[in-house]
Amino acid sequence: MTTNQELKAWVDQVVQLTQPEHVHWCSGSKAEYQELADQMIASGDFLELNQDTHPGCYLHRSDPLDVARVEHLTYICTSSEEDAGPNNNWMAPVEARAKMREYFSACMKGRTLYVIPYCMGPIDSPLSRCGVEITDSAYVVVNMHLMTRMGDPALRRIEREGTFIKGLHSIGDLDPERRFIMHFPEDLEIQSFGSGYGGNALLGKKCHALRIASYQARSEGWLAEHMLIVGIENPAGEVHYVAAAFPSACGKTNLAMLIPPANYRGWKVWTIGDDICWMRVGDDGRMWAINPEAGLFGVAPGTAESTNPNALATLTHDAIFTNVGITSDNQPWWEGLDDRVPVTDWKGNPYDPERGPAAHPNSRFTVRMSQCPSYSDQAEAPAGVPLSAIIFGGRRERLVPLVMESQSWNHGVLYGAAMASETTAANVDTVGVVRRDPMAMKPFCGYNFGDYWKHWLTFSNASDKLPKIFHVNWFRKDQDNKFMWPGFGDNMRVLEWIIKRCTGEVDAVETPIGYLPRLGDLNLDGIDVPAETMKALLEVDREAWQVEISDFGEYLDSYGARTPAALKAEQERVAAALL
Ligand code: OXD
Ligand code: MN
Repeated sequence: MTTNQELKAWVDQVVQLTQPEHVHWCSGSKAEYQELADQMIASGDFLELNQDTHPGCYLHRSDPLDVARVEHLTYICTSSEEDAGPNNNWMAPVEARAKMREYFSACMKGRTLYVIPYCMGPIDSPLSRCGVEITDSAYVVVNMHLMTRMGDPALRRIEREGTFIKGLHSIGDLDPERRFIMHFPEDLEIQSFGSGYGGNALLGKKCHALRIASYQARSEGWLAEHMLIVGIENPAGEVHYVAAAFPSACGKTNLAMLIPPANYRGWKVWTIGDDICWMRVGDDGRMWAINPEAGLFGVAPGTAESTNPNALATLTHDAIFTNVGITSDNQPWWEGLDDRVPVTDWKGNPYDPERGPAAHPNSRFTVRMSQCPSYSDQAEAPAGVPLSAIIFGGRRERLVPLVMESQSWNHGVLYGAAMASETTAANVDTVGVVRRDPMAMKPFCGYNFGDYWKHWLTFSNASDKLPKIFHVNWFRKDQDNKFMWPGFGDNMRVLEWIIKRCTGEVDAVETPIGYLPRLGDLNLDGIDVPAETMKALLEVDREAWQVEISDFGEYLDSYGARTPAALKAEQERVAAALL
């Protein structure tokens, strides 16, 4: 149990409300993990995968109606609706609490209530923040084991600091009609009911580390972002750290574990995080970043030897697979992995390609980050790592060039705010529609985007050592609907240019939308991208950009008085430069 009176009182109160049969305080030990995994095997919640090829690996099949985040059921419950902003669903806190109270009432009868103290970030880092998740799902507990630093060490930190975020979760009866993910940022509280799926249920991830943390970060002067973090080592042995924001399922995990092309001798990419980055300006004026998570919750389909060999190497043992297919010898399988034919699909039915894919498009793997061959020795550094660059990127078939560099911090904030991307299977909505996704935070910002951009802009005068801001697009397509850039490991070529811009080693072409590479400055040795394609990838179509920037201006206006004047001025400056 605990010496923290607030925690004790809260757990007592939740026990009274939810009426579980047992209460289990999680220690975070390996034995606890194994005991839960064994219980789940016995109950059928886990299927043991082939223990010769995949020791310690399990398959979980979720309810077929519970396979993705549910943005339409996710709410920010601030006292004032305007503080949540047009970017969020809003419900008055009193109404939301009353609704959730009804749902949670006696919902854990006959179940075990687990108390999970956890720490987001290295356990000794001043940038880290703690929370406690209460859940009735053993699947959530084992995932939190892999995804966070949880159990006794986290509880000790909570007792020392006296503060923690309260997250209450129940799978309820998994009824999509009785499902809500509520956030109370003013009270640092989360309540999630009716879903057992990742982002809805592992409350340390999107709910805490992005929605609540972004709110907290504004008042405390830091940033909580939907970004991967990597270290890029050059042949001289210097490591430059980069954070990059992409919308869900746009390849953050692949980029975070990139293996440079064969001709990049002496270059190496080190993985720190694949999804979330917390950053703060340090005493030296540089931006220092940590990954609040300890594990990967990655999208399985498309992960292959050719796209992400490091992820495959990470997944050979002690991993949880959710909603993938299986082969005849019980190995996990998903579309794009290889040319074997699976025998069972993600619902547990015999695989029949006529009836859909073997793995759900949003099927996932959960695994500790430290198993990754490219895991950085700085991932646990309490101070974090100093960033040289911040990269924004979207999935855009047209218009947006392969890479561009902003002319100033504020221009970089415009790059982030103007991000748009084609939607993916990470949410339950329609897939493939272009939507605005500022900083890749549309589903994750815990407050009004207008205030959020203002917060970003406050850093512009914070120091002269801030990271440079870039925008990339790996997803351009030609008339035949084929990708124009090879992507994956070859994205290293763009990263090299970015690092060289940071160190002042290469010049660039100045255009109205930013600095673009001179054609000869991207290393294309070993790839076969025709000269016209390269030219198209680095072209600025002024007329199309005028439309884009003017659309973005209208979007900014939809935030009314909360739109920061400096961002509007930046949009008008770029619009004028394009005339
Ligand atoms: C994720 C997401 O799970 O962004 O990381 O959906
Ligand atoms: Mn994500």
